[in-house]
Amino acid sequence: MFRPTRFPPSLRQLTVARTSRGVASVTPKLPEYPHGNLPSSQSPITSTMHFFNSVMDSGKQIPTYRIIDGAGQPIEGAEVPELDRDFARNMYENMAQLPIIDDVLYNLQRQGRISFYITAYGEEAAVIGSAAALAPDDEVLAQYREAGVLLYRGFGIESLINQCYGTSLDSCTKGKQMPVHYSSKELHFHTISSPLATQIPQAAGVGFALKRDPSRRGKNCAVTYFGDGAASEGDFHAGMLLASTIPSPTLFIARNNGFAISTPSTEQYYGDGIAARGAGYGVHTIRVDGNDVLAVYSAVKEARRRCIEEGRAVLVETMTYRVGHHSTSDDSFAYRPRKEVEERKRLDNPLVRFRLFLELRGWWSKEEDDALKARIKADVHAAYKKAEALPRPPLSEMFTDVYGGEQPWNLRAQEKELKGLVRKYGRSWEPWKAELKKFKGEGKEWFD
Ligand SMILES: Cc1ncc(C[n+]2csc(CCOP(=O)(O)OP(=O)(O)O)c2C)c(N)n1
Repeated sequence: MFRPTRFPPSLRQLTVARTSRGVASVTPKLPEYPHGNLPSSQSPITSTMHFFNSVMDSGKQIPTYRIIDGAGQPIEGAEVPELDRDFARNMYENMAQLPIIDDVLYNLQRQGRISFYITAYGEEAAVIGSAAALAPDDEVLAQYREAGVLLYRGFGIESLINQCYGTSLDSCTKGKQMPVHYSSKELHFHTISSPLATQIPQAAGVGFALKRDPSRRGKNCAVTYFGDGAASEGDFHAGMLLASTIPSPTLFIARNNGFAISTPSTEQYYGDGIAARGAGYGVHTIRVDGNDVLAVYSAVKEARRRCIEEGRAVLVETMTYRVGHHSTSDDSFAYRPRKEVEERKRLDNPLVRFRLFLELRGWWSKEEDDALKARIKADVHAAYKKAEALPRPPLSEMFTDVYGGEQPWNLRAQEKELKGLVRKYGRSWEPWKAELKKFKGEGKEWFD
């Protein structure tokens, strides 16, 4: 039979006072909560039946932090971060290069020169504003739309294009990965993986490793980027729970761009977006206007400070809009009206907002804008032409560097089998003869 249990008054209702002679006496104190609280938590006992489905007291949605409006003007009460001219210009230049690179690579895929591509149209502020707020050696575990973080760290357009083409100069993935699955050990950018959300619990692990490393504790954090769709994966919750219960300096940056391919974010959740989940894990959380680069920069800078100083996770939800198709394998006009996209592009362009801010300060001009765009275009064209003239990495490297340490047995077996087939057909069967010519060294090392 169920018997209601009467718990003793909370210990917090009693305070132990010490006299000057050190004699302890117990003085009753007014209970903090009239009915006390459960022994296992700080939850006050209440006689009012109250259901809730919002983390805000008001029942409203979590607010969105913004600094500048569509005309580049600070909104009332906003604190503009202290930025010097060069830093602000560098941020803008990094943002401005993204759509130019995207235009060219998207078209190269359309012409069949690369197999796949993903653009970041509309998310320039979310990506660059956050990149600018990090230390260059914070460990980044991204999704796939964050090439701007790598570029901000100095990866270079050539490296980016070499990865997309899988050339012999693709030092990050040696032609083994699909385009846009970048990686850079030197720039602390972990390899992108296609399965969604795997990077999120990995980031919590990396954050924990940083905390255990005396040379990096209190200095670096792990940063993971993910979309609203990825946040619907179990891995999102695993990562958040891990970083919250085994505290680690892990910064979770959600890019809520309105879509997971064709699924609108409104179908990804019924609650108040991704930010509402942060509080459930006891994680400091902020929602920010992802098209306002200054707001993203300020929010991520503060989020990073908290991460490092408290050694705990922080969640930032950037609200933005995926202007482009999901990838080159998608036609988004099959599931959203072209007009909606055109309107979003026109009404809330993160690049225009920041450019207007810079122009108002006399830090940027139309002439500089034209010159920058022309220079980037020329750089991208030169880089892809160079990449097209390069061979693939040597055939013998196809099985190396997949894992660290010793090559596992299954890869050794696959390598042996392919080697045998190449030796058997590589010099006699026309399709393979032609294919071998594309590799650096033409696979000769396997015939010796
Ligand atoms: C585990 C898994 N399920 C499904 C996919 C297919 N897929 C690739 S991207 C994507 C949408 C992701 O959307 P979101 O996380 O919102 O990021 P966005 O593309 O909008 O930046 C899906 C479903 C996948 N790669 N991995």
